[in-house]
Amino acid sequence: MKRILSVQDISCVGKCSLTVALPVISALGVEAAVLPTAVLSTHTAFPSPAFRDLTEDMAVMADHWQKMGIAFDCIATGYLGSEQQATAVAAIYEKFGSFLFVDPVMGDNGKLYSRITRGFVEKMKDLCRRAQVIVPNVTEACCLAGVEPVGACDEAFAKMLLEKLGNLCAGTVLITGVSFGEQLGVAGRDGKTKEYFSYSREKLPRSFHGTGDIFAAALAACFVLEKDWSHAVKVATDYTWETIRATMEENRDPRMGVCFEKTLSRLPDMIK
Ligand code: PXL
Repeated sequence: MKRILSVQDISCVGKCSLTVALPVISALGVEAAVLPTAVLSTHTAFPSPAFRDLTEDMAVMADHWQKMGIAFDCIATGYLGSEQQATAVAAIYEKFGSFLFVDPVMGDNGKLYSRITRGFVEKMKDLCRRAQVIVPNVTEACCLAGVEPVGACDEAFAKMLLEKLGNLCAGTVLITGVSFGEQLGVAGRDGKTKEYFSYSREKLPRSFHGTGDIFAAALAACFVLEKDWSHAVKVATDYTWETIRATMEENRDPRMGVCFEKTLSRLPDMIK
């Protein structure tokens, strides 16, 4: 069985990061090991969450795994709570030398999240330089590329960002949240073939917290199983799209996340 190490926080309420990555990775038949980087009462879209930093424990846990001879097919990172955590992840990656999948969670809609500083962006760039794949949204791609952040962009702008990010990360670069007319999707460049590809679905009128984390978890698990970026992007996009649509049927605070529980059982069939 393939094994992914998911490195991100536990936001106890709000359905994002580890609370969605675990079920999604498991539903695809991939073992989900976890390295919690922090425990928060909620994610940071709620004001003033309680925050327990676990940075000091990260290297200790990784040392124990190494002593036990435990290995991972992929190290997949999500939200990291501090510059030190980005550095700690880089050290863990060097230790295990596995496939590094970086979702550089830093912001959305043209703005950085509340705890993300300019210094953090620089550390995230260091991590992206080592990665075999990075999956920024449009805002994060702008920050990494040194471009004034925007919340949305068209395909031509995404191609310009891909060009710039090719200088940062030699691997596959996948930018999410790109507009293709009435559709929204992913514009990417495969690190091996250097080929451009895109995939999109009809724009939905609502957005919810945590959908990027669901997309990233499905994408990492599909890729670990099949090693095909364009198929993994299709499965992860379709699953995220169907989950948002299912969530729209409920009258929900968008900060409470999506009802992925409604669509999870369909996920294994989507990779066939
Ligand atoms: O969904 C991304 C995310 C994950 N974890 C925490 C966050 C956010 C985005 O705001 O605050 C703690």
